[in-house]
Order: sequence, then structure tokens, then C-alpha cells
Amino acid sequence: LLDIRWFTESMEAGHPITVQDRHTLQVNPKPNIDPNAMLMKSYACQRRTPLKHHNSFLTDALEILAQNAEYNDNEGRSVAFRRAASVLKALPHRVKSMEDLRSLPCLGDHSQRVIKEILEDGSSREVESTRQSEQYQAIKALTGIFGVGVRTADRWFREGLRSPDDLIHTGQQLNRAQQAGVQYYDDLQKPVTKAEADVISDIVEKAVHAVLPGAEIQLMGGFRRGKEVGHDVDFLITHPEEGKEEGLMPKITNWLEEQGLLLYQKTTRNSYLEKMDGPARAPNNMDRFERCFSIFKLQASAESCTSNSTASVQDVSTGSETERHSDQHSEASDWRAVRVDLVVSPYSQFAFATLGWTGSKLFERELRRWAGQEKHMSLSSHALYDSKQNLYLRAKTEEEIFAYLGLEFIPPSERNA
Ligand code: DCT
Ligand code: MG
Repeated sequence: LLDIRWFTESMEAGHPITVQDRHTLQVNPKPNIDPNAMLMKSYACQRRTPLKHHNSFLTDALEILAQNAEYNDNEGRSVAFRRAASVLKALPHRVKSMEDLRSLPCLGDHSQRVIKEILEDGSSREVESTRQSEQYQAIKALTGIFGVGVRTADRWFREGLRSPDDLIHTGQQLNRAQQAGVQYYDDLQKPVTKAEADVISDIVEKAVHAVLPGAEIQLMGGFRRGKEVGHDVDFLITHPEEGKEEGLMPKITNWLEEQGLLLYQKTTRNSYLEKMDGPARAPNNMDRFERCFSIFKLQASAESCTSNSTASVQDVSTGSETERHSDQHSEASDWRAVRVDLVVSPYSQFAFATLGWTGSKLFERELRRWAGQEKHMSLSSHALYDSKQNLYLRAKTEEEIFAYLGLEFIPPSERNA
């Protein structure tokens, strides 16, 4: 039975059964071939990673160490922990012993030590002390403010600041984004539900169609991957007639502002030029689309919602509140603030933008790494460039891009690497 299962799984996973394998099977009906090694590919973009998996007791721990490494400006270490966590997310079973990890890729010594300790003692001392550390907690709280990155948070931490309240009390200079971030901090800490994302989708669709009929809108990010909650709602907007999308964002934000639906917005213009940007640009994962970082004012009451998901939206506003809240927004408030990202893409780049904005972040990173290291190609949210042929590869669908990259198509719901 084991042999047949191994055969079928290998075939399904696209592994050719080699002559050597056949021989091994003939002479040894239970081949000593490690199924882990056979089935677990080393790039996250070669694997299917579902949203719900069996090893969060390990991946949560590794991701705390990844997060902490990021706070300490150690990107290499951070990515190593994230890759290790991602492999465990793709395992079809719960890890019970170190033996289960034999031959798995991406598990460095440090990650293995942490896993071993959790398997043996139920927790890892390093993870627990990180979780409890003043620096970790403060940087987490400070970067949790919209508009605050690790560098700023770190500077504030070294100045003795620990929380958004400390920023207010000490009268820190804040830019407009950070002011909004502090003002709506409590709301923006609360996860956005799928029901809320659906209400916002309807609003965005209404706004976009009011200013540009025929435009297409797609829900991106975690919600496209099937997540039930997120930290924001991401949308990609395009129009089948190339050029019609130019200058669209200010029209959308004006419409939304007139309806009183925006608490904050900042639009950056599209600065991508294929000829100028070229494939040789540094592999910066920031794209250059016209983009609007915004904070929506989401009403909980039925009359201001354009969808029938109001009931579930109201449930959310009962979440616990802290004492600090802007004076305009009391606990009894019938609205909440929600982070929304709007991105406009020319139609010819839409497939690349869709792939780039679906995530997860690690999946995207691995796609770009695969393209560069394995295919001598350069992938961004705008284009795919083939350095061997010296040409841009055009695509209308995500499926075509996976095919160019020589990868099996992975649907969004299995890109939760
Ligand atoms: N993205 C990326 N690299 C980054 C940031 C973002 O490739 N450094 C892409 C992947 C996901 C998408 O943009 C949206 O970003 P987020 O909203 O930050 O991620 P998310 O997966 O939607 O997570 P959440 O559910 O918390 O919003
Ligand atoms: Mg998101």
C-alpha cells in the first residue's frame, strides 16, 4: 500500500519515476526513499501551501523569531526562519518528532534547534524570551501604527518610547500618515473580516464605476487567498482599454471623499516606464503603480452599506476598546476605520499585478528568486523579462506566467506560504 501511495503521490507531484526508482521498487518492495525528500520542493512557489495547516504550534514560534530578526534589521535571518516555517505549513501532517523532518529543505540548524525544543519541552526558551522582551513588544506596538516602519520605531524605542500613547504624551513630530495611524490605532489593530472586505468591495466598485464605466476591480492580498481576516483590504483596478486607467485614482478618491468615506488618503503616481525601468533594476519588491494608501470610514449601519453583510459587520464593532481613542470616535460609534489599498494597473500589466498583489509575501519573494536563480528571468508586478532571450514575455493570465517560469500553476488559495 505504501509503495502504491508513494508512486501515486510522486506522479501527482510531477516527479518522474526513474529507472533507478523502478529498480529499487523491484528489489525492495518497501523502498528506502524518503517521501519528504521526494515531495517537498525547496522554493515555496513550487509547493501548495493551504491557509489551514497542521503545524501552527511550530510556525508561530518560528515567525516570532523571523519578526524579531526583521526588527533587528537582519533580513537574511528573518527570511531563513520564514522559509523554515513555510515548509512546515506545506506538510500534510503534524510534526511529532525530529524524524519527521528528515530531508526537508530550508530547515537550518537554528530552526531545527527551536523545533526540537518545542517538540520536547512544549516551548522554546528563545521564542518565549523574545515574546516577552521589551524591545520586541515595543517595536511591535510602534510598527503597528500606520505610517511607522521599523527604522522609525527603533529610533523611538532608543529614545525611550514604547507605545502610541508615549508618542502623544511626549508630543512627537508625526507626519500626516502617522497622525492618522495614532488617531485610528485601536480600529486599525482590529482584524478586518471578510464580511467587511465585501462591504468595502461594493463601495469601491460603486466609486470606480461612477468615474470610469467598464473598469474592472479585483480583491487582492490575503482575502484573494481565502483568508477570513486581514490587516487591510487590497484592490487592483484596471480597464480593458489600455490608457483609460490613466489618472483614475484621483477621480476615485474624489468620489469617495465627496461621500465622506475617507478618513485618510495618500496617492502616489504611476512611475513605471518599461524603457526606463528596464529589467536590470534592483530587485526591489515595491512596485510603481498608481497607488492609494487609505483609511476608510466603514459604517456599521444598514443605510450606508451597499451590501447585505451588515449584520456581520456590526458584530465586529463590539471588540474590546482601550481608553485612548480619538474624541470623534467613541465606543458607541457606528463606524470603524479600515485600511484600504487601491492599486491601478494598465491592462497589459494586469496579470503581473494580479500575481504580485495576491501574495503571500514569502510566495512572491520565492517567485522572484526562482525566476532569477533558476530561469535567468526577472519578475516584477509589472513584467517578466527573459535575460537569455533579451525580451519581455507578455501574459494575459497568471497561468501563462507560471508556464513561462516552468512552474506548475498554484491557485491563490494555496499560495499561503
Ligand atoms: N506584497 C509583497 N511584498 C511586500 C508587501 C506586499 O509581495 N513586501 C504583496 C503580497 C501581498 C500583497 O502585496 C498585499 O500586501 P499585504 O496587505 O501586506 O499582505 P496580505 O497578504 O494581504 O496580508 P493581510 O491579510 O494582513 O492584509
Ligand atoms: Mg492585505
